[in-house]
Amino acid sequence: MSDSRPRRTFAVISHPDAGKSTLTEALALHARVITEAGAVHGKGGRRATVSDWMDMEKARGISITSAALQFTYRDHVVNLVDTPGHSDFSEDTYRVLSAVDSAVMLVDAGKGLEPQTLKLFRVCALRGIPVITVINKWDRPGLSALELMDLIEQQIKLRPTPLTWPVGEAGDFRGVLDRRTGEFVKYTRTAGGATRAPERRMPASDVDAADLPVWQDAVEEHELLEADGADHDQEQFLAGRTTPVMFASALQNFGVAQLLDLLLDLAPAPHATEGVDGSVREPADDFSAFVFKVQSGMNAAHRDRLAYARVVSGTFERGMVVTHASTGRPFATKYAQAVFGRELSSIEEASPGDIIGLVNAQALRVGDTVYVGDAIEYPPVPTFAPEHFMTVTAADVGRYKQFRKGIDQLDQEGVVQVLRSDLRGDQSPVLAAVGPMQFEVVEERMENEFNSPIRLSRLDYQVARRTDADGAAALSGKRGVEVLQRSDGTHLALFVDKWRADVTARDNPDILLEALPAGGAA
Ligand SMILES: Nc1nc2c(ncn2[C@@H]2O[C@H](COP(=O)(O)OP(=O)(O)OP(=O)(O)O)[C@@H](O)[C@H]2O)c(=O)[nH]1
Ligand SMILES: [Mg+2]
Repeated sequence: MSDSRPRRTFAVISHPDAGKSTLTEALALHARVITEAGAVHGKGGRRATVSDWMDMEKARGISITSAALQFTYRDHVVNLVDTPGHSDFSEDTYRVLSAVDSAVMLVDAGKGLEPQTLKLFRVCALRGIPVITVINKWDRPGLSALELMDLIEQQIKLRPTPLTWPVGEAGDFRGVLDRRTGEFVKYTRTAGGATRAPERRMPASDVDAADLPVWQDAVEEHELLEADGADHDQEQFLAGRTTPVMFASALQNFGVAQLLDLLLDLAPAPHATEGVDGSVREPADDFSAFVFKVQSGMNAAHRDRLAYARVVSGTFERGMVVTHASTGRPFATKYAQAVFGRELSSIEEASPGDIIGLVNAQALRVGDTVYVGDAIEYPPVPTFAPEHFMTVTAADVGRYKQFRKGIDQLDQEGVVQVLRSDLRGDQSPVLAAVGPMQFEVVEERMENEFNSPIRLSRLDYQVARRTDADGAAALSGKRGVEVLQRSDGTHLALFVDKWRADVTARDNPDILLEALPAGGAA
């Protein structure tokens, strides 16, 4: 007996600090308030959001790791993943993008498009993920709405098709013109009840005198957009040629209800997915799922290791025995959870689009496929070229066991890449990162979660190229290069700089030295 409610599975992405976690929280709270009235208390003065549960995230006010939330709204099941905006954590964001059907891209009205925004848009385009754009922080002074539309069109080459248009410039947010109905959705500041959508709909004829001048500006601009053909077209949106745009203030909860409705109405439902061998699974086929994230440390009371799997096809039933594609071994799914930030609740079944947490599924790694029936394996998630390298040792040699366990776990989560060589031995592996903040996360978690403080020591390498066992042998002893092996088996040749890497490649055309996809801020 499967749950036939429709699903929406999407990620919230953007450059750092645009308000992703704030919006995520507002969306989930709004849905919960509507669905189970009274079940959730107002936000009050609480600083941290549901998705920023990690100590380090609370302390710094930034997201460091992605977080999944599942809730129901209007008889839909919504799976939402909040992602970190900082480019040092972009591998995590990219892993999430391999598991969702659409993305909500936030743009800070005050900052416009930043390099990270452009990169994320490109990734969505490459993966064919339709993008809904939310211009956030309209309660604060910023660029003009038309200016922002121009930026999106010129820099992202995606046609913006606004569904709402702001009434009042950035910093004077009176509400929005709903371009589909012509109504004024007036923004009403409510004290307290932060979880209620603070909005009132009215026909144009009811706009009061105080709002009339800015309303008329909005109407004029709306007509300009109309004349320009900048109206929503579902087919163009799903094909990744246009992006519907909305204006919001996540912090004030304005635009949140509109966005949720929009997601249900326009965002794509789970669809067929292609495996590496070209075979395709339709949502109605046998069960299959894809692991896009592994996380521990969500609950200090007990060791937890959660593998996040996105159900691609079929119905998942707790306890079902599935095949683990990378090993071919059977795998029993005893403990399955629905996830809401760090809160888990047992589930009996799940449908395509759902994100489920499999507890203590030690065998599962990021990128793994599990399935029943005919074999299927989904494409692996990308890893980026690391540009920062450190050796790591246990500060207290008496805690070597904890040290090893912690490094292994963080390696599996992809917090950093862990590289080893016979020469360096297991006592001091090399950590490789896309950005330096990853090392800070390792330090903090090793000390507080695994009780094994560490020492890091910088290595003088800047460039990694992929090689193979033959390449490793041929390069051994050469100056300015060292070959190490990543835990997934990949051989990485580390060079002091790009010049050395290029010269080595030129002088040794028979050695495999392949550039890796650039991550980070590049
Ligand atoms: N004025 C205003 N501030 C906002 C709004 N949305 C978020 N903020 C504030 O912006 C800051 C960053 O918000 P977050 O939600 O943590 O941003 P984020 O995009 O999740 O940041 P990272 O995950 O670190 O990339 C916080 O101080 C929020 O209170 C908004 O609509 N208006
Ligand atoms: Mg965040």
